[in-house]
Amino acid sequence: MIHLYTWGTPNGRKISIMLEEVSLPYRVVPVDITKGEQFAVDFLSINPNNKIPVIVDDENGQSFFESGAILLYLAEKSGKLLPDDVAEKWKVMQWLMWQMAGQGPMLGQAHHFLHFNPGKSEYAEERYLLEAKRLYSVLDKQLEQNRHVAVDELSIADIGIWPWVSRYQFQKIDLHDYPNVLEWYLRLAQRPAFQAGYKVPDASQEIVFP
Ligand SMILES: N[C@@H](CCC(=O)N[C@@H](CS)C(=O)NCC(=O)O)C(=O)O
Repeated sequence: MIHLYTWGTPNGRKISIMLEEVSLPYRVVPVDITKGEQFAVDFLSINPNNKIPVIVDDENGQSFFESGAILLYLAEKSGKLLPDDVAEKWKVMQWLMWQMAGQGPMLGQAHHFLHFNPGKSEYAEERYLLEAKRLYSVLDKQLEQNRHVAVDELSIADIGIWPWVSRYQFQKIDLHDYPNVLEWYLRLAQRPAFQAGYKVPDASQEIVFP
């Protein structure tokens, strides 16, 4: 059994979607980050970086934080969503790193300045909106010739990227400006695993559609 410590955010949903896709049994432990539960002593013992998501795997008693590392761990554990072929595998790694080092952190800043704190900094709003648009353009171009982001089949790169796209409203992004991203977003949203994973830990949450 995997214990998933999470909240209804893009980084949290990466892992619930992954667990659903690979059909590994898991138990959800909600960590309400709006109430500061990520700073509780018990939680800090499994993630000193005080952020969700975290998993604890009963099979070996180990805990892991950082969503990219967790996706890789679950891909190896299940033997799914990370190709065996070396060239293909490294394409997935490349886009997973793009997500972890660029798309996630930059769109997170866009949420902060454009959605949660509008009017605080004109400079930051402009900077992160421009960067968000640049990232969407990169993704749109990649999806022009490819059905999935990194390789032909669905991979952990798609699972890392999709939940951040699902917050396009917070980023003031019109998905119609990125038709290949829109098509990919809508197609993946039809997958039962994406629908189930999106609703973790709050079953009342619905995927948003443009
Ligand atoms: N790089 C980390 C980022 C995790 C992260 O930023 N988690 C947010 C929610 S999406 C969080 O727990 N925030 C609480 C806080 O910053 O105190 C990952 O990918 O796991």
